[in-house]
Amino acid sequence: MKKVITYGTFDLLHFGHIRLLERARNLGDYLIVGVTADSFDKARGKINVQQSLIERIEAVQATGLADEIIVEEYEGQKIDDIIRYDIDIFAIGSDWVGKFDYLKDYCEVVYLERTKGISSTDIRKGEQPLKMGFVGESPILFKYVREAQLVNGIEVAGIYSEDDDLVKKGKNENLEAFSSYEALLKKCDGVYIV
Ligand code: C2G
Repeated sequence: MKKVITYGTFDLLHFGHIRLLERARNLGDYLIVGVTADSFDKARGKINVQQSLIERIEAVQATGLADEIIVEEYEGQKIDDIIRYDIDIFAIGSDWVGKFDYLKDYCEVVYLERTKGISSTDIRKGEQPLKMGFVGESPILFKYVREAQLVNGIEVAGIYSEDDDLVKKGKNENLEAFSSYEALLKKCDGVYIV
């Protein structure tokens, strides 16, 4: 039986992780996944992990791709695991090319092409405030702006109005008044049209 091992944080599990696990599994008959302990991630400078170890383990488990899940707790554990579990192949994403060549003394090392266009970092960034723009010709516009300013997670990008008095009022209230609707769109994620 060919045994494969891979490691990762698997924070906010996404398509890139799943593709990695699928391909790692297809390299052999039995896949062990090492999920990093919080303390291990902190020690290697990964301090913005959002999910707890248990949540990350449960997410990996839910993929149904891991035959066994272990926890990676210390530097140097990979060698110990490879020996302990009698591993044939160590697989990891191509962002690590060369970094794990030292494991070649213990088993085969395979770097799998990293999936482009997705990362936990991007997903975390998605949690930044939603930038809202406000458009309209009625003074009621400012009621919505004031409400939005009180909502957690929303940032008011500015207003667009064809009414000069509203533009003036907006500027008086320190709001950015965009000169065109298109200019406003470029600076926000969503628009409220009164
Ligand atoms: N991955 C991928 N494609 C992405 C994102 C990640 O193929 N778009 C792969 C990574 O290359 C890694 C695995 O998914 O093999 C897990 O990624 P992370 O959770 O970011 O874990 P990482 O920090 O790479 O930890 O001991 C831990 C290991 O060194 C790897």
